[in-house]
Amino acid sequence: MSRLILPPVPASEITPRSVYEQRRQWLRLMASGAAGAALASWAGREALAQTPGKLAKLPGAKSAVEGAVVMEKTTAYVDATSYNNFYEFGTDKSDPVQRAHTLRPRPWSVRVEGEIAKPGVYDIDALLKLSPMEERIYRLRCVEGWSMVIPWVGYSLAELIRKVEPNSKAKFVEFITLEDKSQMPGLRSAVLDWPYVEGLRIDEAMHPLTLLTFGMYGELLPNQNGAPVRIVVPWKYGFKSAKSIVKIRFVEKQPTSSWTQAAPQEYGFYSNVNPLVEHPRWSQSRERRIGEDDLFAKKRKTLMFNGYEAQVGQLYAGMDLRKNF
Ligand SMILES: Nc1nc2c(c(=O)[nH]1)N[C@H]1C(S)=C(S)[C@@H](COP(=O)(O)O)O[C@H]1N2
Ligand SMILES: [Mo]
Repeated sequence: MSRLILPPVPASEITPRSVYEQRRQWLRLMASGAAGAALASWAGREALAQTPGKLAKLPGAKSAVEGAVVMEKTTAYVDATSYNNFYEFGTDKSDPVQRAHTLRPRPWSVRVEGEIAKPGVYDIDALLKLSPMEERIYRLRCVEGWSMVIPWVGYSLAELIRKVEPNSKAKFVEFITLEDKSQMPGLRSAVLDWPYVEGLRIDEAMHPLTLLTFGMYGELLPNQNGAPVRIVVPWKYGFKSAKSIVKIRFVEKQPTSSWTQAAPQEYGFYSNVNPLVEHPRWSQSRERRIGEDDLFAKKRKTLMFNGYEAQVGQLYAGMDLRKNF
């Protein structure tokens, strides 16, 4: 049975110019009568989307962490694996599913270094076994105005952090992701400074909801979702959740994230989901749930800290969240 796939979201909801221009191209195509071909390639997204069962199983036990399971309908696997942001494979939502097959998630290792007593290099399969896997059903809210609900599999990043013993200078944690042109065709574009880098304050990184993530929907992560290991920080805009991590560095100074570097007035270091702080080019008060709300549906309200205020609000006590956006 074929499902109706939505055309790209309106240009006004899209972050970078390149994407906006692709939308305009798409509209021009529609107008020029080449719409058939354009629609066929958009529909190709679905044909390429992986169905569960192709990747190795990775079950996770029920999590005892407060807020770990939102009681909302989970996004269909086909949507969560074919509507992605992973600029290393292109800026279109359908690029990662079509192009990320060139990523090689094994062998893989993650270097852990910086202000810690026990630096080291972890083979991905050793990292997988460091702590028991848990399933966490989190909302993911993209800064572009859409959201999903995804059952991730992993363990709290805090488990790894405790093992490497940060010293008193470890104020921030930086995540450095893979930069390899032979695996990532999108690196030829200068849309961001590569590698994609993100960071958290140490207390944010230690928060039990911050998930070192190896799987989703009970299986290993598909490449387009950040295989073989990524971070998921559910109360922050999606871009804080770096994919395909190769290095975790403990540092004293606040690191510069790739998106902050690209547009500091638009993407702050904190990037907590906050319906009260508008993006300079659009409101953040509402969102569209991918796969459920079509283009004509009334968008749903975005929640403070993406709905995780009870769990994380105290991390920001006394901070002006309009300045520290
Ligand atoms: N390395 C890397 N990580 C990344 C990105 C990226 O382009 N490169 N995009 C981010 C953005 S903007 C979002 S919304 C989420 C999307 O994750 P998903 O495709 O698994 O839903 O990944 C984030 N992590
Ligand atoms: Mo995003």
